[in-house]
Amino acid sequence: MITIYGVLRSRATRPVWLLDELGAEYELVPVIQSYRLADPQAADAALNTASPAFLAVNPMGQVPALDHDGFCLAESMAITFYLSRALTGEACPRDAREEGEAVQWALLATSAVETPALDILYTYGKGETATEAGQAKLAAATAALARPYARIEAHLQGRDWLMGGRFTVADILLAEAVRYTQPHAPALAPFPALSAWIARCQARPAFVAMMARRNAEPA
Ligand SMILES: N[C@@H](CCC(=O)N[C@@H](CS)C(=O)NCC(=O)O)C(=O)O
Repeated sequence: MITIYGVLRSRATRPVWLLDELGAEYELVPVIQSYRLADPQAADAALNTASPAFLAVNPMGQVPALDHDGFCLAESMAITFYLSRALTGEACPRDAREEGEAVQWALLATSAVETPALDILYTYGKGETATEAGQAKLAAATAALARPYARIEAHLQGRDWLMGGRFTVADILLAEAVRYTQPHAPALAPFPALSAWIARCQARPAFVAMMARRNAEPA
């Protein structure tokens, strides 16, 4: 039995998108970020990242977390990779070289894209875009993304997907980091191949259905 702990308003989208692409059976146990609750310790509080029951699954107290027949794993990238090894399907790496390529794109996503991308997301989310500080954050994040985005843009010339001539786990892990930059058009505008690729990723039925579930969750 595959259990994913988390909500879709979190990095749980990464393993959930893969599971949905693969048509795998799983349970999504809603665990909300504790900072979103007025009092995480209240008797009627939802299961959250500070709940002792959840800390037994992930002592780091963050979502997503995985329990696969008693095997527990944290970190969204590790969970998604593990699932792409444990399960089979078109989106899974087929050999060691594809695994290496997928790890490469995932590490680029987490090391070079995710932090500035989240700066953009949070600047918009906090309504700071009209302030001087907000504009400075957006400019710095856009500048930081220019190098990895240029690298991806060059790679996507003549390619629909990152590797293997098909949609794979690599596309999921990079696309979910790039998504955070979409509120800020100037970050993506200089990169037409990257923009077309993210649109292709987000047109997939599994992504569309997952985002509909996500948007139905409490904000
Ligand atoms: N590197 C971790 C980051 C996990 C993370 O920051 N999760 C957030 C939600 S997306 C969380 O659980 N925040 C609540 C908290 O830190 O208490 C991963 O990729 O899984």
